[in-house]
Amino acid sequence: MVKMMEEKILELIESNKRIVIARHVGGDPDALGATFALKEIILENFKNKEVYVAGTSISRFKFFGAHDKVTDEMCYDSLLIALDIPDIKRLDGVDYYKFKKVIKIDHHPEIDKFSNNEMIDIDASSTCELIAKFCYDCNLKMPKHAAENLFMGIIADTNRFLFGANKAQTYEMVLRLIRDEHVKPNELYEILYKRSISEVRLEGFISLNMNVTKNGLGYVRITDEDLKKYGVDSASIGSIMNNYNFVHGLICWVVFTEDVKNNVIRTSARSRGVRINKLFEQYNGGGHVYACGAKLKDFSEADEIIDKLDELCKEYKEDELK
Ligand SMILES: [Mn+2]
Repeated sequence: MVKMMEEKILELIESNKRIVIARHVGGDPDALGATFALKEIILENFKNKEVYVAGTSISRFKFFGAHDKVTDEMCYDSLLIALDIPDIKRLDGVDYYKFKKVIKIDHHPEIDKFSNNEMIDIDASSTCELIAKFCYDCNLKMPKHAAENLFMGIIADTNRFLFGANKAQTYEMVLRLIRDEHVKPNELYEILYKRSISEVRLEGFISLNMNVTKNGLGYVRITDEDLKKYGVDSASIGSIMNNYNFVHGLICWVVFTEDVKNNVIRTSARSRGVRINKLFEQYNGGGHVYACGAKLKDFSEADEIIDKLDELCKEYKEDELK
């Protein structure tokens, strides 16, 4: 059974010749997997479509696909499909306001309303899961490479089923991708999980230097000097963060990294119960309820966040005891 919103999305794809797909800045495997898979699915199933993927390319994730150059002129008469993004300002590579029609498919808690054509499911593991479901529900053909992209997005956003993977539906989609589309997990894990010894060493630095408060907040500051010492850049932190999820005594953990090139403090936080997204929205950041990021002006803002997160952890612990 095709749900109403899926039918509406299908209609919009059918009735627009030119389609631009975009996702959030700092594309991760879910955002990239979803955008390129959807492009491949549309090209495979619909005749005479022009489909472009907007956004900055990310060198370590070339496997997912090659980004297109999207000019303003290309947008005016096009359908925008925004994936894996709750807020308009973080769209990468396109100006939302230039488009004729907009669709959004996402699993983040809603921040901005993009249009009346939104498929948001915050219980879905990933946007890739939603794209896979859309494809199967609508009986569309699934190209092999699209299946691989979708598989990687689901695996990455759940961190191999450690988070947000309590629903049978997630496993059903993965099962279909492996059984029907012949996706080979072990081949794809190489792309997602192979990392440099520098990054492993940086993880060691974070573990050794994490301060843990009595309320269960872990925090680390990483300076430009530290990054240089380990030969890594400030973008390496994201994948390391998830490795602290099953540590006794840690409820929430946050890493502040100096980014000299952009003159900001990159901030990445995770939580095992405390809701942290509202706090990060106050600092021009955001994300999921339990996984957030922001770019701060300086380390003094970091100190503010540490105090506020520690207070949230304290309240959370007190509530748990009640
Ligand atoms: Mn996602």
